[in-house]
Amino acid sequence: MSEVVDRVLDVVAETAPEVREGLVGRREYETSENPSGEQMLAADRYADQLLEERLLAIDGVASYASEERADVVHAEGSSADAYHVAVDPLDGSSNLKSNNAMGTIVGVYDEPLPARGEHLVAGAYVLYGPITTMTAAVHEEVTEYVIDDGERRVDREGVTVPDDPTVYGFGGRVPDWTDDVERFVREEIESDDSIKLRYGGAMIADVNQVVTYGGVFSYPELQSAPEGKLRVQFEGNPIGYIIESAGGKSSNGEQSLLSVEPTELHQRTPVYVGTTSLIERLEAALA
Ligand code: AFP
Repeated sequence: MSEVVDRVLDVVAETAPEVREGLVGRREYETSENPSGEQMLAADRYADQLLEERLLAIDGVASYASEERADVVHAEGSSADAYHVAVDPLDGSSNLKSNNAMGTIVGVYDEPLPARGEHLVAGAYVLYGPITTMTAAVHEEVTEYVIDDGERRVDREGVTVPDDPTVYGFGGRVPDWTDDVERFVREEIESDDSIKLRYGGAMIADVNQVVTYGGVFSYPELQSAPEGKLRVQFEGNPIGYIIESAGGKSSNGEQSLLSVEPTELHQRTPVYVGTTSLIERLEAALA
């Protein structure tokens, strides 16, 4: 079935130039909200429609779930061993107005959704940065591709999260952080002059900083939102799979994100990912 995974990644790569070109003229918010109660941009819906149509057309893909849709969409007739894809079509779409980085996240599961991250067979993100890249983990091997005219071209194989942390980014408002999170950031991170703040408002752009330079990205538990903001199926699991495949560590504050038992499709979770030693210290601080 690895040919199905390859085809999913090829389709996402082929669609990336159209998503990127489609951003122009789609910066306005629609009246509808997504299932997480967030305003949708025309660009969100455009990317979602392109990816749903093309991913469900792949023989071997049984269903499509999206951060922008309340329910899973099932392909007509599919075999029992088919895969189930979960997509955040345009992660960081609020960055479109300010022309900052955004991306697409995809997880390929071997179980119907919602499913634990342990059921991922692949995770990938496309980063619409100065250049368009894809970072993909397949069977725990992480590869970075440059997407050139819809083709994936290997740029870096055996990608690993650096052991020495140099960047950090925590989402949410500082006054809304819990005491444990604030204490960790102040005492364990800001006191270390080798670690610099890098937070841009699009998870995959901030995660790509951590994959490149080492450190931690988090959208933590908040006093106002103990489950944080990010979604297990569409953000936490695929990114956790990529980070762990690259030798880093993911956590919800207590356990690997991939072990979180989801009870509903749009369930949220606190997210802490990055250099293993730093995430271990963070888990100890939150215990
Ligand atoms: P949008 O897709 O609505 O811009 O949200 C992006 C996101 O889900 C994730 O990519 C960011 O890390 C996080 O939200 C940013 O949230 P804040 O705007 O609260 O910092």
